[in-house]
Amino acid sequence: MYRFLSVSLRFKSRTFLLLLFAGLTSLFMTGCSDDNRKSKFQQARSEKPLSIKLNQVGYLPSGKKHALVPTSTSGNFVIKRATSDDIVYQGELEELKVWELSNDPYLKLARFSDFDDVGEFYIDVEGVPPSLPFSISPTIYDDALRAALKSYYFNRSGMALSEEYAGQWKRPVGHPDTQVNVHHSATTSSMDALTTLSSEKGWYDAGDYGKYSVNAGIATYTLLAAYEHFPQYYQAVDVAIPESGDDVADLLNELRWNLDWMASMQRHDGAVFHKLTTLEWAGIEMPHEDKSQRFMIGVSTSATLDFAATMATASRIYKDLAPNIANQWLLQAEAAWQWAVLNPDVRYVQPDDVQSGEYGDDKFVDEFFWAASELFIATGNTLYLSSIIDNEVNFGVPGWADVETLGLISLLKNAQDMLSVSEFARLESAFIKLAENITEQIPTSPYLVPMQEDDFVWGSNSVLLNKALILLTAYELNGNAKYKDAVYDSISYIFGMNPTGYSFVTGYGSLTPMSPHHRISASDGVIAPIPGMLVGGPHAGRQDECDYPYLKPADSYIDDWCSFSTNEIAINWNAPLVYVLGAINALSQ
Ligand code: 9MR
Repeated sequence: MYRFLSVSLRFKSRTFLLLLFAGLTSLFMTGCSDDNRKSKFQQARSEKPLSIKLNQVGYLPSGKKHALVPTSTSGNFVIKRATSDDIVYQGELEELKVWELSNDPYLKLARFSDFDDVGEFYIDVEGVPPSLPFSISPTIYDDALRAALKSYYFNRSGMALSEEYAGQWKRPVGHPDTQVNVHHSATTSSMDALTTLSSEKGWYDAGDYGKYSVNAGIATYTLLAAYEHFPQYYQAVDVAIPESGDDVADLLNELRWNLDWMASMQRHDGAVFHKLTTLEWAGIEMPHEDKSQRFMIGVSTSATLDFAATMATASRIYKDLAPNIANQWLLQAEAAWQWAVLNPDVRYVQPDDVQSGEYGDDKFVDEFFWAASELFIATGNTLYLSSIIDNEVNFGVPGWADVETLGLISLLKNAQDMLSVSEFARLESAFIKLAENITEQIPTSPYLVPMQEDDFVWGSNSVLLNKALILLTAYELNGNAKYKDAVYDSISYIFGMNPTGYSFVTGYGSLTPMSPHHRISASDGVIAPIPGMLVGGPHAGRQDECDYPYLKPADSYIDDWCSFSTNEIAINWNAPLVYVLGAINALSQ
């Protein structure tokens, strides 16, 4: 923690200098219309929007529909058609308890799930400003799903983005990573620090330009799972990337960009490099402007097992599409497993000369469970089975440091015929217990989301979406509609029905992040950030030491470049957004 804080402070002072520079530059460039940088560095919003909170993207006709109204006096609400102001629905507001995690006062709930007219509407309540407009449509999340998926294309490392596919966000190639040095933390007797390796392609992890094996693991797996669970749906999802138009689903085309990179992160002895980054954080600059030397830094048990799990998963999904490469990935996954068995407790320790993200972990029982699960499914080898059965894991909500439930999902979806009846039943009941726990949390929040105090951490929005992923998987497994029904309000929360009033996905909603902590969006000279990116979301950690006007966990968010702890974007956060939107689209078709 101390180490991260000192890193943040160094980062912050560097950022401050850059902001000062940007500010001074803008003073001298007043009137220069193409200098959009200054508009990216807005001050934090200080007013709390006391508005009706609803899903700014909209609702599916068959989905649950709710809104929160800041009123202590009114008892009724009406829905009006946006084009004519005609009243098309009316209902009573329900009293809600104040949430201790937020300072939003006077909350009442408008329920209108049975209103399923297609069109554009707004909510009107006496004494309160009319709501933002919202739509109801059976295709309401189609664009958002495509944008969330396409954001990976926009975060590709080592590729020039042409206007044809990237529009106003076109950019030159950066970070080719054809000559990456091996940092002293990752050398071996046959690979010294003078060695250069090629490790091309991959997605940038987040707002920085690093590529991190641990986080790539869960992000890539989550997207692979989206395809594996809904292959027919994704076969028809075209996101206009250079590979579009071949016979392969664009989701798999996009994943291939990262899988090819991941495959290059394995050292000759089977270990996997923890990350590929520069030693210091890049400035606010475009990829092609960042010329600093990049390094393979550290190896770790977590990176190696996450790699084993992800590559084994990929090998089964690409088996028919690309048999040779799939077979190669599986061999690599097995080599990684073997290294981890011999090196079961290699933690990543951040070297003194390195600033980039840590993704440090000190317990590996979950990574062993996950890798064993995927390797068992891919090979049928009972050696892995004993590692699954003997492994005492508690199944929780997935996150980059907690991956056991990813293995559980794969087993439940793929291994019923490979496991004994009793073992499968044990795993299934553990999963349903987790889904039940999540469901039981929902009524504790007036926003109807399973978010508790502990969930408001760095990347809280992804905690919610990973819970939604669990619920949707529970629904896929046993068809109990209550799990699917519980997810609509989480989608609404992400798109604006939350205490901040922000829709947390860039470009989707009426009030959306304009200054995400994303280097490309902050330095490309385009006012709108790249669309389809989920920001981390509120929590009370304030690790970035920015100025937060609201301090309660669910309120503490600012749309400012400064806020890397609430307003950054990351591939592991966007992945459950893709999963959830794709699943809800596929399940309501
Ligand atoms: O998502 C990570 C979060 O769980 C940690 O608390 C935080 C501090 O260690 O780091 C987050 O990951 C960042 C990574 O280290 C570097 N790239 C940006 C990631 C998102 O902020």
